[in-house]
Amino acid sequence: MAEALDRLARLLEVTGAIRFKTQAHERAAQVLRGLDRDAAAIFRAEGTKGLRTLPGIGEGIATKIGELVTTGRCTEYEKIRKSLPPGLETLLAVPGLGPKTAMLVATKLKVRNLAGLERAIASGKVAALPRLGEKAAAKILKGMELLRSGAGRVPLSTALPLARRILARLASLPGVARVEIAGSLRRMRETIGDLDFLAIPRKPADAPGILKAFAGFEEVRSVTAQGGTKCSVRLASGVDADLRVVPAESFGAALLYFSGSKNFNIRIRELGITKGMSLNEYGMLKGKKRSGGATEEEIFKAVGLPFIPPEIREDTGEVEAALQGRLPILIEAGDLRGDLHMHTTWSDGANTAAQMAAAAQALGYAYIALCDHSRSLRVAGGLSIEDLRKKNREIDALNRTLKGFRVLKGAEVDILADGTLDYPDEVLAELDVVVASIHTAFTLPEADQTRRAVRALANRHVTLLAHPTGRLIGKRAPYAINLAEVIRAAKDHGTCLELNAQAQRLDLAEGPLRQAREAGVTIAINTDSHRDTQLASGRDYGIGIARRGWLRAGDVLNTLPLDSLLKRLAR
Ligand code: DGT
Ligand code: CA
Ligand code: CA
Ligand code: ZN
Repeated sequence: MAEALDRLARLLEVTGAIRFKTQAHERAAQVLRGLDRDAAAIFRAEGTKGLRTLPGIGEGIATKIGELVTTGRCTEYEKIRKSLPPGLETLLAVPGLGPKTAMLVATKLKVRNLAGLERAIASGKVAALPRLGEKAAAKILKGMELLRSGAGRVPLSTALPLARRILARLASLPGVARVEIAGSLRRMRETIGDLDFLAIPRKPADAPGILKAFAGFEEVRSVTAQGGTKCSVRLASGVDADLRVVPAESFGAALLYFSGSKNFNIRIRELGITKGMSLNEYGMLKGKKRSGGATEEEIFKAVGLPFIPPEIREDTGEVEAALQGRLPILIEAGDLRGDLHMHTTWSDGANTAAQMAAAAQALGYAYIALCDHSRSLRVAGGLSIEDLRKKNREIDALNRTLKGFRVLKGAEVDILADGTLDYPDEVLAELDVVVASIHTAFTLPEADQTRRAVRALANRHVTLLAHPTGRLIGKRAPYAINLAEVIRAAKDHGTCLELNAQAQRLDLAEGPLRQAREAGVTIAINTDSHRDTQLASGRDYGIGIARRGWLRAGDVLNTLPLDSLLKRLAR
């Protein structure tokens, strides 16, 4: 459903529909992805009226969702599609290939697919198009690489809500005693190839019924394979999912095996062999005798290891660390005391300051920082100095009404191309939290981009550098920047780096996070929420990626209680 709305949004953009209409469809798609219920189910139960109670879904979009549910089609989408050159949609999926250029390539060069696009670039025809040139052609080629590297994988933010919905459905089947998510999603990778579920039946005779029920779930489009213990399906959203039903005595062995990673499994199996054990997805054998496998803990113990959290099972040093007893105690969601980067209706957020505070309190937080955009970022409603001060007074008034909770004054301040900031120092000094961001001049050479970020990190008012690489997963490659130097500068100046947990960003990614942690840099895990519901969903992604980056609670700024945080910010 969300995908259908996204596709329509993309076509609307090409036809030059008003920006607002395109954005409305994109926003609706995002809302649907974050739901813990299925939009189709809402429509069936309560009609368009039920859909319209969702944020961002009005009459028009609700009607389209209804049409999609009842007929499987969307007339508006099909009408626009027919009016466009064939293959245009494929081209639009290429990051860095905007609607105007896609149109030009499709009409002037008669390009219909990705292979054709690649040929047209190689022959120099794309570069020769009006207003394009070599640089633009190279950028499109890079976009094609990005598309290919993500082909067949979906972002964590698509996979997680979808998997939780299916998990809940499986858990509610009468024959199911227990069910868990396995695979890369349990490891919280930033993209997911397919979903993996493992279930224990209440009694062996329940297994066929569980598999059959799974194949019939409303999220399922088609069944790829079905056997006595396994069912593979393709979901309506295009994602594949596997369900395996295993007996309780094998569950730990199966969970370990199907959680992966593959390289990690190989290491564990090797360790088992040195202890005279053979290990597979059905259990552990000592000689011919079965010696357990009901829980993961049991297996780890048998091979001489402490429990290794799924998020770091990648064979990148965790087995050695575990053997030497220096496995980190990873951060958990409950360790976070607040969130230091979010937007409100003062700039491009959907909710007011009071609404964001209420959502954060519901999560058990003690503080938030409201960081709306700065003045030069006009497209995102950047605040003038005057408005920033007005907003600060609103925060003072809000704080007087709140108990045991503090709203901090902040701003997401643009780092200008030369590394100076978008507000003068005396204005920054009035804020509790200054989030410094690069939103422009992405194409600077690496040395300049690095110098720009380092200069911002050196400003004594700056709390943290936001989304340090600027990448958007599957959409925009990181800009050229020397992260080792950025990490060093953060360490030198005592400035923090951000793990921006917005679904598309997850920036810093796990690799650089681990480097930053090793260098002793403090990380802020922020959701950059533009809507109150994102505080919770972003927290899940942020914690998952932080754990993959080996972060402990002590490595993270926003695990500090309010008084310690304020002391640290005042430094
Ligand atoms: P994905 O789906 O590409 O995001 O990644 P995974 O890790 O979920 O991979 P998937 O779904 O193909 O398989 C689930 C787990 O099953 C995987 O993490 C490890 C285990 N597994 C699959 N194939 C093999 C294999 O050939 N050898 C070993 N040792 N384990 C395997
Ligand atoms: Ca998988
Ligand atoms: Ca799988
Ligand atoms: Zn932001």
